[in-house]
Amino acid sequence: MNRTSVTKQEFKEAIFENIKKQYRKTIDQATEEQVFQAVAYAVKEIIIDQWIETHKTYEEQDAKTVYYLSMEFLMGRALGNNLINLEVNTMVKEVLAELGFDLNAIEDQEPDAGTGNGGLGRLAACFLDSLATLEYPAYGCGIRYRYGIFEQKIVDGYQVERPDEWLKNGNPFEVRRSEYGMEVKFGGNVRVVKDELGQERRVHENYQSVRAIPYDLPIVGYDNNTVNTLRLWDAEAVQSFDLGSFDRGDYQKAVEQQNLAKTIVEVLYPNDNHYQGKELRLKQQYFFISATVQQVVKKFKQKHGDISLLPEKVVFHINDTHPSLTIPELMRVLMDDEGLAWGEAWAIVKKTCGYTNHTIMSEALEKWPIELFSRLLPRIYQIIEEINRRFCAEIVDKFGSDNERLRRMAILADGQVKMAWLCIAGSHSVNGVARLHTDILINEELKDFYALYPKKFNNKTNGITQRRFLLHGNPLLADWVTRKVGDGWITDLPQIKGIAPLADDPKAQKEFMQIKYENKVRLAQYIKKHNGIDVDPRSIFDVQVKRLHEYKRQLMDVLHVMHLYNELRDNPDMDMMPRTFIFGAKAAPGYRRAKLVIKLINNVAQVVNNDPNINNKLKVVFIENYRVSNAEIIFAAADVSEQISTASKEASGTGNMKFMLNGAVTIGTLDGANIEIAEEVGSENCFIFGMTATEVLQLQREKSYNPWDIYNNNQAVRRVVTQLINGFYAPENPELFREIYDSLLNGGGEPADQYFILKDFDAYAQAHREVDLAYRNQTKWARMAMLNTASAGKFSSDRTIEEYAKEIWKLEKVHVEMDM
Ligand code: OX2
Repeated sequence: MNRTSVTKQEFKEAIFENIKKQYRKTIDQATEEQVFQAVAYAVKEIIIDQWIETHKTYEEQDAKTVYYLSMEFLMGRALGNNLINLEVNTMVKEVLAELGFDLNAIEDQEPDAGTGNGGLGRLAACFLDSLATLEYPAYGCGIRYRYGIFEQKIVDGYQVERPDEWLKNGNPFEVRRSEYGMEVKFGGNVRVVKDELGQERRVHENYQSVRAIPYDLPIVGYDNNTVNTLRLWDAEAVQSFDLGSFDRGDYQKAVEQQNLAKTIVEVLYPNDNHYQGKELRLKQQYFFISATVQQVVKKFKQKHGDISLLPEKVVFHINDTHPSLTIPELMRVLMDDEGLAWGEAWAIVKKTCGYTNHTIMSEALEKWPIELFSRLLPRIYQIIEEINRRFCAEIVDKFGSDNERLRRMAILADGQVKMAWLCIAGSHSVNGVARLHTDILINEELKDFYALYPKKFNNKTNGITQRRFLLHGNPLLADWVTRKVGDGWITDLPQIKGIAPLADDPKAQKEFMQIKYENKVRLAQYIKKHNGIDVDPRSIFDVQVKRLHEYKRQLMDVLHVMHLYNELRDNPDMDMMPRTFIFGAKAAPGYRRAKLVIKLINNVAQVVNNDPNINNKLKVVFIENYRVSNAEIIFAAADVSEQISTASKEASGTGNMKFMLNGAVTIGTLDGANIEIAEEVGSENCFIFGMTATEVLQLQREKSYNPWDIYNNNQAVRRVVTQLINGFYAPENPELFREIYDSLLNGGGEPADQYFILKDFDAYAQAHREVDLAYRNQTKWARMAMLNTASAGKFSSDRTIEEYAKEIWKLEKVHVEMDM
């Protein structure tokens, strides 16, 4: 079967066959989950020919390929996206309807591939979609975690984590490719020996090893025959645990290697924007990097022989520092396996690697203790020592021997390996993810490095794929846009600008708002089903969904809800548009304060939602287990998008773009990509408030901020902050939220109110009053919402990927022809 030729009848028969072969059943006996599996396998059959053809074409054209290396790919569900990109969505929907099934219900059977934490992993997933759609040869390379990001349950208002058994029923789309297995070695020691010619050679001995086995997942381009590959590595024991190992006395080692293989890919570390420094995490990093680098070099050599040409055909992209071992591992392979001298090897490495920085949060910077690092990766450590020695010499060469500067910039310092510094030294390109973020890197965080290598630094503002977040997630709006301006926007998002003139057309406004309303009804049903709460789809849906982190200031959002509730209790007849505040957020399991904010939101919800005296003007909902699949429903239904991080802290944000595309209006700070969003849509079509990044950085330097001044002088602030400790939201345990109270006023280890929540509170409340006023005028609101959708063109990941491909990776497009 292939896309253009498959008929409804053939597809139907494929489903019947799959159900028969896999489950020994007929369709009327099959469960929805079994139908999902059968449909997925039938779709895979369509994909597979294109997949083979794509790789054949890449081989023939000997195309340069990007290897996007990432510890996280937050893919969400595959079926719906594949149907859309193969353009068989309607056909399959009809086939299923004829068989008595609803496509949406079948799609709901698929677990999310939750192999990522948040923005960083989802960005990688959007990039893969764009790379395939734009016909660039690309692999995503990562880890096939047995368990992805935990499943979040809310029990008595608290977050409880459950294991995410996403592979429980198998993954119909993956292909195991054991023939491409690679051995990865840990620990042991390195001995220098001389060969017959007197040449020094390094022998790695007494190590433990695992076998890395790739599982390939297809990444289907939109309507273009291209199918790229996401390669996720699984680990197996090198030697099977058999009686033979008893005889050789290797019993202990066999057991250890078995355990290593099992633990290494067991689970995704559930921290977003936070470095934990665990040995197993470093093992995971080296595991997938070593497997990838070895395999790419092996493949290259088979085809080209001459390794010096590697940078012409291969580019490794390092997604934050997690895959930074690419740099020393490629050095190791080039020198120890391929026999290159340092200089040649280093030139190749620098040309081949690019690095993206995703955060300036200091707690996210990876700094491995040398003791741990050198023990686990002895040869890699030796190489880093030499990289560092030469790097320091370069610094002295350029700036003279300035010890303070050397201490700041050295890759090895304070007993640690500074992974970001390693990436900057070993890459030809260093980029930030939004204009403000890149400016802060250049002028503040990385200014020493910018002085050394000004040409390496560049900006690539993030983007999102409109195929998933509009075409799939919001079919009503997608169809409407297509009716108005044609379907060009699907692969060329700036064309969506064509709806801008309709923003003043009353009929179009009505249609647009009706679609928003229907999407709100869909979300209200989801909330009813999952939370048991009734929300009014005519109220303003005000949404903050993202990982829970103090700098993202979910706390400011809920404090403001508490403030509105105080106002309503004082005056139940207060003139206010009914509002539903919707939250969704996972907190890292070890992040106590973040988990307490979740409890606070849920306690506030409990009190507010059950108060009959406020005339349903306020509702609060915490959506459990926020993830890609329910995000698609949430974005489509939002009126207001909360993007309220402390200015300078959110490198870019990408949820902000998904909301905008779906016609939600931003209330936000001038942070990350919000700045570019406001620029595109116009400041009159969003609600910007609060301190600027410059002001934040200045105030941080001055160390003069005292939140007590605000507490003492601002009645509204004092009231909500006091409610954290007077039992108002925790009658049984008035001390429950003391920690949050203290973080705002006293700080403790860190500065009090370090994210300037109280400082920005008034401006935030004022911006919300403006939202309320704007929403009353439905014509004005419709216009704003429509202009947000119309102005989202810049924020397609297609634009971002074109920039990476042209300016960093130097890739050429390769078109795949299918002969029918
Ligand atoms: C996130 C950043 O916090 C977010 O601002 C950005 O949009 C996203 O990456 C994609 O670039 N972990 N997660 C991030 O950075 C790190 C580190």
